[in-house]
Amino acid sequence: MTKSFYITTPIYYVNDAPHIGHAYTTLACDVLARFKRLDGFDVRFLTGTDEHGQKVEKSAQAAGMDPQAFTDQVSQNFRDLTAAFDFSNDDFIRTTEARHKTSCQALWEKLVAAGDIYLASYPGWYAVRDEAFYDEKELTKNEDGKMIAPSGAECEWVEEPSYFFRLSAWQDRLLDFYEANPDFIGPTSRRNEVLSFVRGGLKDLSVSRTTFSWGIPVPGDADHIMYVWLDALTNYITAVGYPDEDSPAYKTFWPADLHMVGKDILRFHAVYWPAFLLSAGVAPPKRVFAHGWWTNEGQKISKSLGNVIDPHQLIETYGLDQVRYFLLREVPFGNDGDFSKRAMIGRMNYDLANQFGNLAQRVLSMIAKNCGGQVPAPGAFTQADEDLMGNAARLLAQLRGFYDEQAFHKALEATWAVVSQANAYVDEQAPWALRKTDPARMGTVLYVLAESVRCLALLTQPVMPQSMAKMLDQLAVAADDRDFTALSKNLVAGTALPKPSGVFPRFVDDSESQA
Ligand code: ME8
Repeated sequence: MTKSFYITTPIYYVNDAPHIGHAYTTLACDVLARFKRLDGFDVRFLTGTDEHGQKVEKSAQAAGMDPQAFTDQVSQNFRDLTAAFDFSNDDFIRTTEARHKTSCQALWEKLVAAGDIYLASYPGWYAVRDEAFYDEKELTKNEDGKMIAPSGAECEWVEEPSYFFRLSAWQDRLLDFYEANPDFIGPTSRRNEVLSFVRGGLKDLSVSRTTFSWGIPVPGDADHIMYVWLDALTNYITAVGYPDEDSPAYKTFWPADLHMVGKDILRFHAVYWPAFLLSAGVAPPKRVFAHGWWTNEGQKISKSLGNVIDPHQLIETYGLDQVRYFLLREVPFGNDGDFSKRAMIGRMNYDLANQFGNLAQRVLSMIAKNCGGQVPAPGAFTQADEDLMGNAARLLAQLRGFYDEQAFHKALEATWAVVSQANAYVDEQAPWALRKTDPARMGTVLYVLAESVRCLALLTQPVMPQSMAKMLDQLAVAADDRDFTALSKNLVAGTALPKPSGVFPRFVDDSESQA
């Protein structure tokens, strides 16, 4: 039976244009989805937009638009980002779709049937920016006397009738669940934060609103719409067919293998979501990973500071694959990261152009010049030859381990260790000198190198699909020979290779000196 893999991004609020942070989360999921597909899994990769709630309603009002027309427009920006970044999502969900309303209302009915929903009234603080309720003791007063949430969002006092979810009753069962599923939350530091939050005691959660109407109606009580986070989280099961638990997609893909989120929204995914699901008798996802936060040249990214990084601009300046590589290589995944132009150019010119690009270019042009543009026939392999090809082929096992723990930086480091080894091998073997003294050995050395580049390119496809496709084209690797089963095959001597051309251009920056 084929192994399945279901991975999701957060669904993004349509109150604003996508920025680098949104691209980052979806990129990480795209790389994992591509890796698993190449590794033989049946993959479902979901992204989409979160279109209900007060924040979106207010943004629509500010734009002088009807909320549905507004969400149609802004949601399209996220689809455009998906296309621009070559994301390979299998579905794009919008919470204003009919399938999602059915799913949310069905889940609500289950929570009611479980006895976990009751009607009361909510008097307390609410931050529209976070779409979150806060306890007064979590807040601080700013110089204007406004109450401010730990996220920096301004809170307003809300008093309205509301349905509540009996979250307090789930504290012990959640703690048991975390204990029984030690990999449920990654990275470990975040898991510890969640555990101490839950151990600190859980209050019942307000799950409906009555003071505005942009949301999914509560079944049986048209005065209420569902709290936008209950609505939003449910997208992950909607997309695989909930409430039809017998549908093939649901059976294949639920529970999800991974919800990828930013650290800002971990509590919703690691506390509220499993509580809702356990209450409804639905299995929780297998894992939630919270990654870190990007800043720009050391500063928080915000519209008011005017330093929002436009992902489209970024790929226009540096190239798509260069940006994809940089975002995942520069910062240990899970940590916060800083975008700096200098670091971006450094990675682009050193790791990509000088190391990997130069390796491929040297090997391919030597073959073009000295082997009649054909894969040379190898002779007997030496220990050094076996070591290099063996390391390239063995990388897959290492990468599986790293990707399964979302350690993108380690996967790339391990790959580049082999790139460096291959570059050192070129220098040691000096094939240009062998041309006169021992042309047969030169053929073997170039074969070993071409074979290593092939393996490296196959394994790097998830991160840089377009550049690696170019590299594999130059090695005349057939399109249907590019999944990971091809690692156990070999280049065939005598295969004609196209004229080589560089895959990774250097970035020449006239405006400042480079590191
Ligand atoms: O929270 N650095 O949507 P959202 C890294 N609709 N990642 C960042 C980032 C930054 N500076 N800024 C944003 C919501 N992100 C809800 C989610 S899910 C059921 C509902 C990324 O549009 C990161 O993944 O505010 C973060 O969690 C997400 O965008 C928040 O997107």
